[in-house]
Amino acid sequence: SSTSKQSEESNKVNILPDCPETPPDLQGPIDVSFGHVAPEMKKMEGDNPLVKDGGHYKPPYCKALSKVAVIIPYRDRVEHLHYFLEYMHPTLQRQQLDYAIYIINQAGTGKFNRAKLMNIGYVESLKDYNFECFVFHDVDLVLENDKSLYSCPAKPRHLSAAVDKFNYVLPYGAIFGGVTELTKEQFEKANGYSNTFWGWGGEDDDMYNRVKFSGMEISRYPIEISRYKMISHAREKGNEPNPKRFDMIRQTASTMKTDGLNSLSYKLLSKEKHQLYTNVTVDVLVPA
Ligand code: UDH
Repeated sequence: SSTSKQSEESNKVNILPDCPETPPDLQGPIDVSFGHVAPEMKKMEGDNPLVKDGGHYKPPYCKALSKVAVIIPYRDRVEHLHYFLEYMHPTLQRQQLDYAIYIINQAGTGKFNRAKLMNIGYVESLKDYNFECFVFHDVDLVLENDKSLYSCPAKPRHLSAAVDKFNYVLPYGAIFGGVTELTKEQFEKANGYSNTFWGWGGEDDDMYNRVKFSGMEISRYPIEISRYKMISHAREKGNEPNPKRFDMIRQTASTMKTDGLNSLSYKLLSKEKHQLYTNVTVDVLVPA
């Protein structure tokens, strides 16, 4: 009967076994370089046929242990985006995650606001799917070891500990920029990022403070695993260092209560699902 057919169908969905704790296809070190011309989008789409509907992938043969949104603050870095997609899609598929990639694109030429774009990515990705883990990821960093799993552990994790630009040495113990990950609960507890860091710098240290003042600690993988190559670039116009950043990060304990997810405002201009990523273009309401 049609009823038993239906229940067979729904059983099929349920009987996928859990993916193993350690994904079987990991290879360890990944040979990353930016000497070649980054591939065309069409080529990468063909290379990643199981990624679809806005850069979303689910392992076909097992139930992923984690539902992960990768949130990328973005403006005018198309070459970086191509390198990022070229390397990161195959890596994340080997990690057997249920993941999607979100490009949060700041419209206009006003001061850049990396942290606010992170908050927007969090909110917009949750409108699409019940993500549990959020990776906040600069577009110019590419992971060099797939054993660094993008699945949130018990504590907020700083992933980009060893970057070639800094000779693969952790610059300082409290660094929490580049690539970080937090669960939904952890991000909410910290009230997300601040919305008020315009231009370059400070928002990552402010986030470190938020995590700490919310009673959490950060964690890292061993330095041999958390390795990244950075795509070199010049500083953009509109992302000049913010001179107020040093004062601002002394105030986190009080500002975090009213500046963050609970005060976020922006204008959604478009949301487009490409095969390999979701593009969310926003007006971040740059102050006059
Ligand atoms: N970003 C953009 N577009 C911009 C500015 C920033 O997409 O115009 C995003 C991007 O994801 C980038 C992240 O924000 O990875 C962080 O910005 P950044 O790369 O400018 O910051 P970083 O600290 O570099 O990596 C600072 C400028 C370094 C100049 C050194 C010249 N040798």
